[in-house]
Formats: sequence, C-alpha cells, structure tokens
Amino acid sequence: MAEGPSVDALMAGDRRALAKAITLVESKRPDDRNRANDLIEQILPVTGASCRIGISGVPGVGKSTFIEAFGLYLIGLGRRVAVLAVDPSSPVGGGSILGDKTRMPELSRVPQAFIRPSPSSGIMGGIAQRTRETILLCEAAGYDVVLVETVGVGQSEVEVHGMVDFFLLLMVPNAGDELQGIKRGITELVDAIVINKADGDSISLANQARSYYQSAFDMLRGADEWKPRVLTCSALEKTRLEDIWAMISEYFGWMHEDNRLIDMRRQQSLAWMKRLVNLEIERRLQGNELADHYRHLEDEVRSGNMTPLRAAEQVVAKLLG
Ligand SMILES: Nc1nc2c(ncn2[C@@H]2O[C@H](COP(=O)(O)OP(=O)(O)OP(=O)(O)O)[C@@H](O)[C@H]2O)c(=O)[nH]1
Ligand SMILES: [Mg+2]
Repeated sequence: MAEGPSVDALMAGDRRALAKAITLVESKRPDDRNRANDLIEQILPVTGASCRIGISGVPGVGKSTFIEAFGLYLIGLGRRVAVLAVDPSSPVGGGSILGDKTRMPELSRVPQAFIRPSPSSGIMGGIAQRTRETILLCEAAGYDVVLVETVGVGQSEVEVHGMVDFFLLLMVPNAGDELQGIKRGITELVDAIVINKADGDSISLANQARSYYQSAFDMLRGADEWKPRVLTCSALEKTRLEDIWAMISEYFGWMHEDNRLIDMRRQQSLAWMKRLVNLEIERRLQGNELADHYRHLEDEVRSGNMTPLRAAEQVVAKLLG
C-alpha cells in the first residue's frame, strides 16, 4: 500500500478513507501491521460510542434480510450503521459461508450505511483481531451502530460475543422437537432471541416458540443480570423492528447505569489480551525451533512415558528460555 489512510478524512466520515483503513488492518504484511497499530492507537480516543451488536443464526434464518431491514429502520431514526461480517469458514481454504450472500442491495445504496464483507483469510484469532479493529475504525468514522454478522457455528459466536455489547440470535419458527435444539452454551451468550419469519402462516408458530424460549430464559440468570428477551419479527415484511430496537435501547440504558458497559468492555479487552497471549504461545510452539521438541513431548505424553505435568514444565522452560 503506497499511501496510508488519512486519519482526518477517516474521522470526518470519508468512506473511502474508512475502507482504506480497514484494508490496512486486514493486511498481513508486517510493516502494514505496524502502521495499523499506530492508526488504531491514534483513533482510540474517538472510539467506543457505538452500539456494538452481534447478530447470529444458522444459514437461511434470514440474517442478511434482517440486517438490511433493521439497518434501514435505524437509518430512518437518524443512525449511521456499519455492517461487518465474521465468517468462520473462510480460513479453511476460501470456502465461505457468508460470502456473496452478505450483499444487501438496498442498504448498500444508502450513504448512512457502510457494509464490509468478511476478511477473506487468516486464523480465527486473526479474523477476530481485525474485526475488533474494524469496529473501532467504524466508530472513529462516526457510525453509531455496528452490526457484526456471524453464522451460527460454534467458535465464531464466542468470538463475536467477546467483541460486542449485545448479542442477538435469530431463529425461525419451528415445531416441537426442534425447539429442544437450542444449544446449552448459546443461552449463556445471547441477550435476545428474535424469531424471524413471523409472517403468514408462521405467526402462531412463532408466538409459540417465543413463549417457549422466554420461559426457558426466565429460569436462568440471576437478579442483577440482563434477562434475555424473546421477540418475533418479519424481516421480509419489516414488522416489529421497532420492538427490537426498543429492547436494545432499554438494554443500553441499563448498561450505562453503574458503569456496566464500561466494565464489560474492559473485561472483554482483558479477556482478549489473554487470548492473544495464548495465541502467541501456540504460534511459537508451532514455530521452527520448538515444533520438533513440542511434538516429541506430545508423543511422550500420549504414550504414557511422561506425565503431562513434566512435559508442560519442559515446554514452559523452553519457551521462557
Ligand atoms: N417469509 C419470510 N422469509 C424470510 C424472512 N427473512 C428472510 N426470509 C427468506 O429466507 C431466505 C434466507 O434469507 P437470508 O437473509 O439470505 O438468510 P441468511 O441467514 O442471511 O442466510 P445465509 O447468508 O445463507 O447464512 C431468503 O429466501 C429470504 O427471502 C422473513 O422474515 N419472512
Ligand atoms: Mg446472509
């Protein structure tokens, strides 16, 4: 990259400067990485003012349709909306789940919206790092709602949960048995479930699912915690979007009390720092000098010739020189 993004233009809300800045943070070249770090530190004071919202759900649930409708609704309220995608499949040889389907034709034509597809490669930690930095860049450029879309497949949800303020899971109205399909871990991540496609013949099914999930949630979580809500909507018919925004606004109101939002974001930063340390250790263990020794120790533990404790001590001793 010959010329770096202009920080002034970025902060003035110039979309081209924003796109350029994101390309910089997505770059894997070491010198770009250094410049990206500088840029992030420069803009840090003007970040943090957005509502960071994660939106997840299995393929076909209506994420793109919902984000387009909800994004347009928020823009109608005077908001500026950035849409980012985290696609866990892209590290594995280019196969992308979100891919081209992230296109939102109406929303992408509106000047108050900024849509950025998923970074195309890298390990999960790398994608998460870039998405975190991209959120900050969008905030510096004046976007006050950042929607982070991910497909409901395990690790990416956890990653996104760790970088947003509010995590929304989209579901479809389903009959009996499939209701049980909600994964245990998920209920701990979500702040709301929205049952999409509550239109036509599906309305009563959606309402049934809604009360089922709501009563499941009501049994969870303590008094001082946010109780997840369950709502219905139709992204296609653009109905009940205002209920969803009212709920999210209520959440942010609550989070602004007693410094909850600040505290949560600090916890997220701390957890992320620890993740980065672990990722770096992993990386070094796979690196040239250590890889053979590490693999040897793995074999020793696997075959029962060495205790895990002894092997771990040796690894740490080697790592620390
Ligand atoms: N009836 C109805 N159909 C919907 C609604 N929302 C989305 N759909 C349809 O469901 C299909 C999938 O919608 P998408 O928005 O592409 O779903 P997605 O979750 O983004 O899917 P992936 O990108 O494949 O993960 C499309 O045919 C939509 O038109 C809705 O509220 N009601
Ligand atoms: Mg989609």
